[in-house]
Amino acid sequence: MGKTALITGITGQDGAYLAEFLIKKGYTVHGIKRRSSLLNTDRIDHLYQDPHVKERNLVLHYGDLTDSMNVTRIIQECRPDEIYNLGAMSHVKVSFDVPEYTANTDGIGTLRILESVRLLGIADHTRIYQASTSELYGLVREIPQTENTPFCPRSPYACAKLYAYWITVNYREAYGLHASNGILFNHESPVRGETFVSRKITRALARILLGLQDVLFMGNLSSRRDWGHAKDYIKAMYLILQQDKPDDYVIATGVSTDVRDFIRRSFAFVGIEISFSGEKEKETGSIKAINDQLFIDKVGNNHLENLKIRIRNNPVIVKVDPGYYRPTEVDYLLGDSSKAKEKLGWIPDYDLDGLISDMVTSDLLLMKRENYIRDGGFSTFNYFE
Ligand code: NDP
Ligand code: GDR
Repeated sequence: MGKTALITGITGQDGAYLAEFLIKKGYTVHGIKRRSSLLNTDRIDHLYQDPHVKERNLVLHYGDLTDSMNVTRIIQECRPDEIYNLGAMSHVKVSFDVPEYTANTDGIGTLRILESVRLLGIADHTRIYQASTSELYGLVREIPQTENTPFCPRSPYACAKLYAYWITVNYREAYGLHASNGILFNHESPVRGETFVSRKITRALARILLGLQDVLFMGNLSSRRDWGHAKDYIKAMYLILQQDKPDDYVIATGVSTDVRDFIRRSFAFVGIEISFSGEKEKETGSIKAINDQLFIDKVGNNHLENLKIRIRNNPVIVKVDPGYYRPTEVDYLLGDSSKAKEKLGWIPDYDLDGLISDMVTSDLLLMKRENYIRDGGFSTFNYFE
């Protein structure tokens, strides 16, 4: 018999990669999905099985982390060996708009899971992974950040996650639960939500090159993040739950890059040099040069001439819109995951350029599909992220 895992947030970026990874390892995976007015399972549809098939290795349950009875019932029904609590209102900027909901889902939601496992009397059987975050460090007290760096959260999201972090530690100490925190730094992928900065950049890049969009409007270009690939990070989650003893681990690449440089590197991947000038709200990014051969290799040659005409008229493709600024910002994140390397043997496969290559390649394909649809006379949507 393989193991059973329950993933909250299975429809999200990490949930989808983790579900696929665990199924390949022979797990039966249960996932909690929210009821929504539109289908929300795009990221896991390739794993989906007809619910009429008896022996399924992916089972979805309707649910919500704000509903205690629902959470308890699902845990009771599937009696998982491992719970990965990935469900969250995960957008930092949006958490300033919905602070109470964020606290309920991201903070108390974690308590609901821990308390359910305790009350159901399955603490000896069930291990719990809590999706903690580098946002806990906020106004950072030291660089790089380790498991011992004090927390200083700077958003309703981070405050909710702070509660979740400590209640996980508390249930471990008070009741002996096998409950661990992964303090994960930013991790991205081709299926990253479209409004996070990495994906916003790679989507806009593809749209600008194919003539579907003029300008990329950005917020704070100077904040620095330690960006990794979600495929590497879900492996760390798994490894954390395979340890005999529960513990907390920083998961990061150990390289910090600012948003401006993420943009530069993304465009450099397709042979375009971007240079930035001006300050604060007046800062802009312009196309300075194109490496024709690299552009043709990565994008194809039918868009090169149009792009050149566009640049002659106006080379500015990045502008700042202060509407994307946050009331309080996290300026500098850089993680030190020595403990995870030593104890878990966790080493990421992707560096930042590998991540960017994966994301840009995928978004170019996606936007080419949009172009075909438009060329065929059908309309597509414009999303303003
Ligand atoms: P996503 O935003 O892609 O996915 C979040 C998931 O949570 C979705 O499945 C979403 O459902 C679900 N969800 C939201 N609200 C609720 C709720 N009330 N009840 C049940 N489920 C809910 O996040 P990621 O995959 O990127 O992140 C996974 C976890 O890791 C999150 O907890 C996040 O805060 C944390 N984290 C992420 C990092 C990153 O860089 N990606 C870094 C550190 C921590 P739906 O699809 O219906 O919206
Ligand atoms: P973050 O990710 O807040 O670190 O949280 P996000 O990609 O949203 O922002 C990273 C940095 O980029 C700056 N930025 C912009 N951000 C967005 N979204 N849109 C913009 O236009 C823009 N311009 C500049 C931001 O100000 C910020 O400094 C992510 C989430 O996945 C959390 O759930 C997770 O816990 C942390 O990463 C680790």
